[in-house]
Amino acid sequence: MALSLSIHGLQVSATADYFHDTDEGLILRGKNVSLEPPQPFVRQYIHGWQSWSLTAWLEAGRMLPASHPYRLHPLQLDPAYARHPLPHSSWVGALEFGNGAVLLLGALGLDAHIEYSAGTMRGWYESGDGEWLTAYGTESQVFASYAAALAARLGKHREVPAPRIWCSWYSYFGHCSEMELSLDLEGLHDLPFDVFQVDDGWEQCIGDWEPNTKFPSGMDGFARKIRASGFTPGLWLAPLIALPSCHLFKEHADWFLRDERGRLVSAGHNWGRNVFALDPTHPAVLEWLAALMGKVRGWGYDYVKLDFLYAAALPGKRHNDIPREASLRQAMETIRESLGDAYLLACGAPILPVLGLCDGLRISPDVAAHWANPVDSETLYNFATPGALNALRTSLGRLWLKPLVDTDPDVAFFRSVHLALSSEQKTLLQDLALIAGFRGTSDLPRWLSIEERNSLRQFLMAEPEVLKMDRHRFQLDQREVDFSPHVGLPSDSTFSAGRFKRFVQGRSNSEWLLALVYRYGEHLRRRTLRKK
Ligand code: 9PG
Repeated sequence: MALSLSIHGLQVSATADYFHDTDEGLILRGKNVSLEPPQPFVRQYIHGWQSWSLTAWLEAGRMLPASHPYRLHPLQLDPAYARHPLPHSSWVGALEFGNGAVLLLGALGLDAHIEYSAGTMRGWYESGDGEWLTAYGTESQVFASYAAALAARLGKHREVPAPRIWCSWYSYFGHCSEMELSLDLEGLHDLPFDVFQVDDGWEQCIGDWEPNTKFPSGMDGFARKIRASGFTPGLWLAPLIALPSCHLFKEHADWFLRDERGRLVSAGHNWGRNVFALDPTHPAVLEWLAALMGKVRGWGYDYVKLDFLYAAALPGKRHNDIPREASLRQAMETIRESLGDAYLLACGAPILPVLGLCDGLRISPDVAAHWANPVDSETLYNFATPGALNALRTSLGRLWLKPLVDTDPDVAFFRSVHLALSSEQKTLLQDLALIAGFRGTSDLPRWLSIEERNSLRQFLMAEPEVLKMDRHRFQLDQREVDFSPHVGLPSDSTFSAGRFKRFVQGRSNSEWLLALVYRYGEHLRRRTLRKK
């Protein structure tokens, strides 16, 4: 029904089934709702579905082209909306007016979407109906109200400082081994890290969560070594996906998510092939998950990074026909219960479905040893690929989640070897981590000079007072940190496609062609750096 609402003094035309004024703010109910403010807005907020999906403020009415390659859609965003015809946001939308005030429409349920069209913010639930919070005020006020309303429904984390993490990924990638990590343990022993976390590379196969031959002491043996060095053992797993080559898949093909026609649903392309998604509405899958979490705790890991969690919430036909995000939440409930009091970092995770069930949440795509790759931004229109700038931009758009969960903006760098970041760019990532309140690095102790090791130590010990000045500007103790010159998106003119771009885009699912284009992009980038 059509309504005329006054939201904190702003007169708004709206549609909803009904509304009520509460202590939390004005709440709407309906499968479909809309808000149409009286005056034009200047910017709209786009919130990505899962950790790695782009989150940013865009100029009013602006829509980014669909990202390439398409085969990465399931892995980088909500594939159901990857080619949505209007600017799309998951769960929460916000409009900024010329005077800086913001009107927010935020879903309080798990399967909601927002689109922007002709001055209107329209929201809908994929299945059934649900509640929406509306708020008008400063950006900080409206997002704080939304966070409080979410906390009341989904819960929030324990309020203790987030652990400081050393994580193996951004130095070893898949090539970590017990031998090398043991040396790192020695090299790190006098640095104030809380957790030493083994990332991808220890397992037999994605799906078969047993140690490979690079971990001869077994994961329990290695956890003991970590603990003996004074750190909490941490371990990475991707428990909701599997590669078709693993035993799990071969033995239980019926546990995997399929589409209406019975074909396996791709959870994206990684490790050189398609990965598939478990269907946790299958009771046997939940049992298997609980046993896996129990095994990891039994090995001695009290910090667990669970990755690729979006897989359970991909579109598909489920064993038990419940909405896709509810299926993920159910799996998370089982996982949470089986992990007991272990610290759970959710990664590659749809944001709302994991709130209240995890301690930390990755709020960005991966950082990388480089700032940005023009092939990603200008040829593939992809802002979810690994890169320091992509991580920084999306993290900044998600800091409002801080009251709900430890917000992990991914690691910072202190080294100068094996790194293509300037010292200013390194400082931006370090400051972001201090602002987000979650600190980690992957730098190998043997890569750090004495000065770099000292600045890492200072970073880990710092307890700065953080003051938010505006959207991208902060005060860290007495120092001002301004991210605004860095985080804008390329202008629309960058997206005009010439013949070369169209050729690459049309064939971007081809791995060898992309590899070639990346190499050419890298060559151009180095040439420009040399000229500077
Ligand atoms: C281990 C890594 C690290 C990292 C995670 C996740 O193809 N992709 O778009 C893609 C995105 C992220 C990603 C891997 C692939 O990284 O975020 O910290 O744990 O897995 O494999």
